[in-house]
Amino acid sequence: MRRVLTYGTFDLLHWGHIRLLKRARQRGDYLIVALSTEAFNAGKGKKTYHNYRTRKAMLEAVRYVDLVIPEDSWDQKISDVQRYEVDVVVMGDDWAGDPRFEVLAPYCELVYLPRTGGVSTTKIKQDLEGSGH
Ligand code: C2G
Repeated sequence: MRRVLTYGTFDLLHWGHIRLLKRARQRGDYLIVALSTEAFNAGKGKKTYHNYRTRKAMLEAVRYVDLVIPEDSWDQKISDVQRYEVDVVVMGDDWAGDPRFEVLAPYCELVYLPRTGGVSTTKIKQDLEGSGH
């Protein structure tokens, strides 16, 4: 059983998120998503539209996701990899080379996948504001 782990906020779940989750799941047999809590997002300067409970429920409805756990600190990744016996951590390539992920190299494989162009939570919000909704 090859276990995959990814991290994120996944607010206003969109096609870019789904494609990431699909490709991450294809790297193994079981996908764990460590989902940023509101407190952790505040630290990232992010205010989410949906709260953690809603974002978790939406991710649990995605066929590629097997387990959702909270991400509430930058320093939990090594213990997450050990606790959940993770074989590979997959992230979008905006994180490629980031020391907060490269620190995992001795513990598991690291894969950075190309982001999906043209879509982001920020763009969705901006487009909706622009259309007066
Ligand atoms: N993503 C993507 N394509 C997009 C948008 C996002 O592939 N158009 C990927 C990101 O690269 C990330 C995942 O989808 O791997 C989740 O994106 P966010 O919710 O924006 O996650 P982020 O804020 O980058 O949080 O500890 C790490 C952080 O929690 C990651």
